Amino acid sequence: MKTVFKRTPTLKDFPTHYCPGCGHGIAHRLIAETIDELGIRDRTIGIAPVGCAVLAYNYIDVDMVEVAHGRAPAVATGMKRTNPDKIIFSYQGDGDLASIGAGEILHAAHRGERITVIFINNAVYGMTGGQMAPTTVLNQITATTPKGRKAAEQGYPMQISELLAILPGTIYIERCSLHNPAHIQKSKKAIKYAFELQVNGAEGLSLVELLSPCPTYWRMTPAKAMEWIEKELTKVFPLGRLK
Ligand SMILES: Cc1ncc(C[n+]2csc(CCOP(=O)(O)OP(=O)(O)O)c2C)c(N)n1
Ligand code: SF4
Ligand SMILES: [Mg+2]
Repeated sequence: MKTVFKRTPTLKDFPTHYCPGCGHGIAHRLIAETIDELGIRDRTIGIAPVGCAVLAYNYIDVDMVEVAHGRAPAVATGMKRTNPDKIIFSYQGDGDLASIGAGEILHAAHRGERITVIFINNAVYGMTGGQMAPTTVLNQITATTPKGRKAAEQGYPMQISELLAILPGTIYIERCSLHNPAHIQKSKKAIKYAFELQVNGAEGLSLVELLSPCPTYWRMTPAKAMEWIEKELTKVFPLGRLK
């Protein structure tokens, strides 16, 4: 029998800890495929977040370092500056990147660090029990907004990619989504392009935001979560290249 689909070598054969329908596993696969296609496995170093993807190094078979919540851009800065030949990527959730580490990412982007950031926007703090994130949309029910997020009380959802795109230190910012196969393919292209920029020595920070389902804390089936991304989340976070 002919094999038509198989695990890419940089993705480890390891049982998943993610909930059914979670987007993190899809994102991991796209990153692993990219690393294999670019032939950079022996010189890539990843930075794992402190969110549901805290164990990303159990799946992506490159050297990875675990850093404190939100601090990935600072650690990535040191790693890239001391090892300019290495390909450095951080993998960060929306709580990690847009809340606790908001200052870190803004300043790394402003400095034009030559790193690649994969930003997983699932509109909640998944790991800690589904609390509101900066990216939680208006009226979305979370553990800390049981009546839905209200602008007057919790402020508006934060479009961090748009903010980063205006900084001169960023060279490529794109928002993609993991809600169906066509969009997963687009996400793959964007991730690959971001890594390629770094491989080619481009001067600045590249970031790919991925709208990613969290069926558990959206209180939806995996199928409904995919629909909700398309119908609701993309209204607040329009897809496409920002820079
Ligand atoms: C400095 C710091 N603050 C808070 C926490 C607790 N904490 C761990 S994961 C997390 C939320 C993660 O949410 P997100 O980054 O969106 O990742 P997700 O689980 O949704 O993928 C929080 C608040 C922590 N570990 N360190
Ligand atoms: S809580 Fe959400 S983000 Fe975390 S593993 Fe489950 S579905 Fe994924
Ligand atoms: Mg999150």
